[in-house]
Parts: sequence; structure tokens; C-alpha cells
Amino acid sequence: MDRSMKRLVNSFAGIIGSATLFLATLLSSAAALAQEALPDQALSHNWQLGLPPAESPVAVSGHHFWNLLLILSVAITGLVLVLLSYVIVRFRAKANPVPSKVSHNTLIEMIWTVVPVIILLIIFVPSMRFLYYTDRSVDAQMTIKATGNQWFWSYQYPDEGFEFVSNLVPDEDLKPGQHRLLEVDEPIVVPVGTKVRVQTTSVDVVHSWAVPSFFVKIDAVPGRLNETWFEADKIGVYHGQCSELCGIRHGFMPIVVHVVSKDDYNQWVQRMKKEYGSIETPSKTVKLASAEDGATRVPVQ
Ligand SMILES: [Cu+2]
Repeated sequence: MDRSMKRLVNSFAGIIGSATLFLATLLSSAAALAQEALPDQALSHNWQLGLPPAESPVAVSGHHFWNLLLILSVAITGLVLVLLSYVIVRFRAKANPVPSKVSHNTLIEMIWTVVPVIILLIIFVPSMRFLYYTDRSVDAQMTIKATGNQWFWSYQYPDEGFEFVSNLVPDEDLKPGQHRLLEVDEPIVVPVGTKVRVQTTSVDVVHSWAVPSFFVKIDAVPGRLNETWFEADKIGVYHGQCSELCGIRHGFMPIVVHVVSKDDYNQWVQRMKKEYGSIETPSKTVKLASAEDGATRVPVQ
């Protein structure tokens, strides 16, 4: 090959190389954009009234039950207020110089015993129905096992065979638009419209895995495996926090759930399998970080 030919081949290879690099940069920045474009769902805001929007069937049922309780408690409080006001005015000392000696009234005593029992029954039936609805994750399409650690969460995807640690993003590393004490370095990702079984346990003290938008709050107890489920109907980022006082850094172990399309989920699973696969030896899969070293996690060797 003569010199000019070599130069031509070299410059051609150079053009292909830079085109590939350009394409790769474009694709990765598009992926980053797609990741950033996930809308934040249901963060609380100033002057908010009521619960965050329900984004899972469990949350929808939970809101109905909550509304029933709200109506009942407003009615009871209102009735007690009216009765007290009546008594205060009607039986005040000035208007009754000679006090009444009445001490029993069988009918009224029956009423104030039976009516609360009826109210409790009205609460009991939907309460039990709701409890068992949240409790049974029949026909779940996937499983996530969340393990509480002092003070971070680690997650296993047993169907996919990987495990990873999710650590708080410290204040100094927050990007614009991120929320203090509510962001993690490695969020859990689930596909939209998929029934997810959540199992919780703990390696040290009692923690609680809670995401308000899904109406999930379940204790993570050492030596026990608790279970609940959710099915997110909207793509986005959902935030939660440990909700059981578990020690000095209890407020520093947030939960972040990314709900993405099924394609994005599959891509994510492939990446995680490469980075954190081999669940047979979970102790080798991740180095569990201590409170001091904050964000340490080591992929499989
Ligand atoms: Cu905790």
C-alpha cells in the first residue's frame, strides 16, 4: 500500500471512529435525558391537604377507607361538640341553682353503648377487607426483596439474580432539582402496570419500607419476611423513607422507585445483571456500606 493510500484509509478510519463516538455520546445523553425526564410523582408541597395522589390499586382502596374514617370521625367529633355545647348552656350553674340528682338513665346508657359498637363494626368490615387486600400478593409478576440496614436499604431481584445497595445522596452531591434526604445513588426500577411483590426484612433493627403514593408501609424485621405489593400505573419517580425509628441515621435512608416502560426496565435489568449479578453469593455481590463510608458499593469481582 503506498503512502497516499494509507493516509486515505487512516482518515477514513478516523471519520468512522469520530462518527461512532458522536453517536455513542448522542445516545448516552439521550438516555440520560430520558432518565431525567421521569416526572417526580406526588412529592408533598406547601399547604397540601390530604394524602398524595393514589398511584397503585392498594392506594386507591386505602384512600376509600381513609375517606370513610374521615367522615365518621368528623361526624363523631361534630356530635360530641353539639352535645357538649348544649350541656354547657342548658345546665350552667346560673340557670340551675338547685342541681339535678338524676344519675341513671337506662335508655341513654344503652344508646351510648350500642351506637359505638355499631360504628366499630362499620369500621371493622372494610378494615379487615383492606388489610387482607394489601397482604396477599397473589399473581405477582415480579418480586423485590428490600433489606433494612443501619442505615441504608439493599435490594434483591431474585427472579433476575442480582442484588445492590441503595445509598443516600449526600447534600453536597445533589444535582439541581433533586430533593434533600430523598435521593439515592441506585434507585429501584420497576416496569409500569406490573404487580410487584415487595418482601421486607432487616439485618439489624426494625426498619419500615414506606412509599406513600403506593400506600405501602411495611416493617422490615430481623429474622422475619414480611410481604405486600404495589402496581404503579404511572411512569415517574416515587419517593419514600424508612418509617420506623431505627437509630441515629434513621432520617438518612430514603427509598426511590423509578417506574419506567417495560423496554427501559429490561435495559436496566441487563445493566444491573452485568454489574451486580450472581445472587448465589450475596455476600460477595455487594459490600454493605457502613454509616461512615456512606456510598460504598462494590460490584461482583
Ligand atoms: Cu431504618
